Amino acid sequence: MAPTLYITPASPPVRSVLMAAKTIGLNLDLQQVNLFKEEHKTPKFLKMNPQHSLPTLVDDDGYVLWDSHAIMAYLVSKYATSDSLYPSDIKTRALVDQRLHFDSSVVFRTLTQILRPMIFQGKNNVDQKDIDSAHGVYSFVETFLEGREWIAGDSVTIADFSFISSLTSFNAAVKIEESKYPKLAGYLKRAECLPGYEANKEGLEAFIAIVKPLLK
Ligand SMILES: N[C@@H](CCC(=O)N[C@@H](CS)C(=O)NCC(=O)O)C(=O)O
Repeated sequence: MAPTLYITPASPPVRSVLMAAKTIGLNLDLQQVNLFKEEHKTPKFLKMNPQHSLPTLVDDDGYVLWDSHAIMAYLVSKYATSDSLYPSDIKTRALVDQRLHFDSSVVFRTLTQILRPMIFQGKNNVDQKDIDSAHGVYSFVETFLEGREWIAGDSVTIADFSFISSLTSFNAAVKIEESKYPKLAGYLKRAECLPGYEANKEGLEAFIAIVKPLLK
């Protein structure tokens, strides 16, 4: 039986897990949850995940896990045929972990700080403070890519799936200019050629369809 993943396609963290699953050839039973209808706050969903966040995974043995970063590490450790996406070498893995935490605590967090007031509170512009915080994130990523093709080294890891889904979404709100961030822009172009990228594409279009009309 395929593991079940509760999703909303536009969500960047959801898309990172979909990219990881596609890359390792793992079939998932996708269950759509409508956040606007508060389907993630039903007693049944809250019993499974009291944090009511998507993605949420239920493995074939009933094991429940949430947070995209934890889910990717788990799925790749359990189902991938090699450790390349989440290396077992301690120091290499530690750098991947640092990037995953950076996505959680800086990239995705900054993105939600900008977008939440727009999606849920009727704010209809990206103000100078938002633009400055986006550029703060882009500058960090530009530095991380110094001398590296991918975010944690010269091969793709699960941290790339987090950065790709978050940053392609970020780009819809605050444009990533190639002249200012050549490494970051080149990275996102390379990402489009990854075998798993298709899993980001459809949800990204849904994300853009939500965000674009909110901008003045
Ligand atoms: N750190 C979490 C963030 C998950 C998250 O915030 N997901 C959003 C959708 S993009 C969500 O479920 N929001 C509804 C809620 O938290 O109530 C992850 O990486 O999975």
